[in-house]
Amino acid sequence: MQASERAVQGLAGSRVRRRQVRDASLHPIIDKLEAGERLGFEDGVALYRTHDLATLGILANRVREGKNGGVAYFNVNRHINHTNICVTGCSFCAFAKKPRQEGAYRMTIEEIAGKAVPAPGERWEEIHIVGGLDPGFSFQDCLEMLRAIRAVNPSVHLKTLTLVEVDYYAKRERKSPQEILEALREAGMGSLPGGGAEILGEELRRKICPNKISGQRWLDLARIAHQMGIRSNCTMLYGHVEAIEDRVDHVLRLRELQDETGGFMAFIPLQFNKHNTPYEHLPDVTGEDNLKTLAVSRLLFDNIDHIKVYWIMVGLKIAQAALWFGADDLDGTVVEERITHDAGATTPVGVGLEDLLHLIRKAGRVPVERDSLYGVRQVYA
Ligand code: V47
Repeated sequence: MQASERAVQGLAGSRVRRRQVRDASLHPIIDKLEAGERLGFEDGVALYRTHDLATLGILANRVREGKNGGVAYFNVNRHINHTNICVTGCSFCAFAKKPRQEGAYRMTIEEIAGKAVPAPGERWEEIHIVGGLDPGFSFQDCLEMLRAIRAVNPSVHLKTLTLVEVDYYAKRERKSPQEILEALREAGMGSLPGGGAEILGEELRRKICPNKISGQRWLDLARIAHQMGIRSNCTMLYGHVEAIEDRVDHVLRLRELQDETGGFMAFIPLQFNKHNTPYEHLPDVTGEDNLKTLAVSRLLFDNIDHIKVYWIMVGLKIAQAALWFGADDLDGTVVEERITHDAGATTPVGVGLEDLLHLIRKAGRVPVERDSLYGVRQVYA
């Protein structure tokens, strides 16, 4: 065996030194992991309850390196939020505005296309487009928006519209989700982002987003997309009024669907930002919770290849640490972001390629630029 092979095996297959595990309640979980057994609901809850963050990191990192080695994926992307007008009224969302509310905006197709043209020396592999459920932005507008972007930037991958928007347009157009997704695909959609999942449990959903599609509907739409060969991501909004049990239940529901379809590329925990929402009184989400949530997700999701840390929400410093707590993917250059910043995020709205490379290298990982479907574009050795 080559030394390099031994090193990789050692990282992925080594046994945890039991004397260094501070929390004895983790021993049965470590036994399961070492036996290659799948973790269950109670295991997920116990992992969240532990304060032995060091052991949690070691366990998650072992799985992470077993799946993805020592690389950190990233993509050169840009976000566009074409409208913030939304009729849903989710309590956690500071981005959404009612049609005549101050601060409401809807971009014209020309404005959107203008944002899709990179400045000289700039390039994007992917444009991530999501907006509100806006009665003034029709499905035809959506299709025109994609075609207009394609016309000015033919090679860019369009990761566009959440399943919530797909459902909205299916109902408005009296069409099946399949018809909506097919039309989007024909207009240039390449994959679906993971937004709108929030917390899938219906009871919690009734509290935070009573007018949004149900958790079951979100899963059913993801299944439909995957059956059509459309890949997607999945997310979880955490750090508001949910309990740890809601988070574990959420992940297990997604894992069950992934067993069936294999269509999810990445899981992205989204840290709740509370400003300009009714939850301003809640404590801030801590760095410990960010790292724990990523690590527990990595350990529960034995069937999803990638765990993505979205630095826009957790900050660049936690994002670096996250690359040792289960995350193997860092999103991204972003350029312009509104959803989190309207909720008071103090992170930048975008980061340059060189800065991203520096952050990844300083964290001790090898930066790998990927395309939207995790094809390798460039390894920055
Ligand atoms: O669905 C809304 C969340 C999501 C707040 O698929 C909030 O690669 C924090 O889905 N604080 C949209 N979060 C963003 C999203 C996403 C982001 C990055 C990558 C990908 C991907 C998807 O943002 C919404 C909602 O869950 N959100 N309000 C808030 N106050």
